[in-house]
Amino acid sequence: MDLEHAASHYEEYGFVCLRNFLPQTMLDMVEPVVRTFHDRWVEDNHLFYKASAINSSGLTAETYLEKEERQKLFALIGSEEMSKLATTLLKRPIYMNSQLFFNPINPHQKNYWHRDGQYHLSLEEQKDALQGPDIIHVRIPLANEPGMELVPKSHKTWDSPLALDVRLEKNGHKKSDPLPEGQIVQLNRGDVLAFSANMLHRGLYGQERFALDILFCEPEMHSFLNDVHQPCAEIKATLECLAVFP
Ligand SMILES: O=C(O)CCC(=O)C(=O)O
Repeated sequence: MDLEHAASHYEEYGFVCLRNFLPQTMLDMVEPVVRTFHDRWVEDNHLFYKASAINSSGLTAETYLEKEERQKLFALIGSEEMSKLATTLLKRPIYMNSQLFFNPINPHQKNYWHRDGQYHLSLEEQKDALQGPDIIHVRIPLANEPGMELVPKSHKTWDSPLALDVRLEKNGHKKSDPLPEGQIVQLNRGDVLAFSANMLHRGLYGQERFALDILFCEPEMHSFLNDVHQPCAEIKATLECLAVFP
């Protein structure tokens, strides 16, 4: 799919998957850095990791990585490929933060349907958010993985009664229950999946799941930005594109 079609697919369905979008050489550059981050993060968070963790965040902050290591992550975020994708999907995308998704230690741990906003917004605010500024996840699997399950068009439309019961665990439902409208997007290394944080989604655990997730927001969400995740001037000077940085 070319980027023009990607934009219209994203607008209509709330997500778009681009197969073989990133060169393996670029992934080879960032993977060792991401694995180093993960090892250091696990060491620091081993109780949480053992209990239930499925993700970490803040890879581009100084907490666990040195400048030379972070520079490689920014080389991906500030690459021509990523800038083109982000500026195709959002008018003025701003790099916000990064996350890493992995498998829970407990192989029986269930995943969960959600909209990102539900943890800090009321139901009315969540409805309003469907008309408001967007936040995009750009999922970059570093290994082949089961991928994500998404409810197409839910970035602009409210939940079915069943979906609402499921994600809120009401009326006897569990947030891991199947939703008939869910669409699975399996992902391989090299693919990229962009999806709206507003939409109903859940991660699928299994295989060697190890996926970077780069978040871009629109300028209206600037209050959510934190300088600690942004590149310093010295790193910026090395990047291909600066379009996605504030
Ligand atoms: O992959 C997952 O486990 C969940 C992903 C997710 O919810 C997100 O990126 O917002």
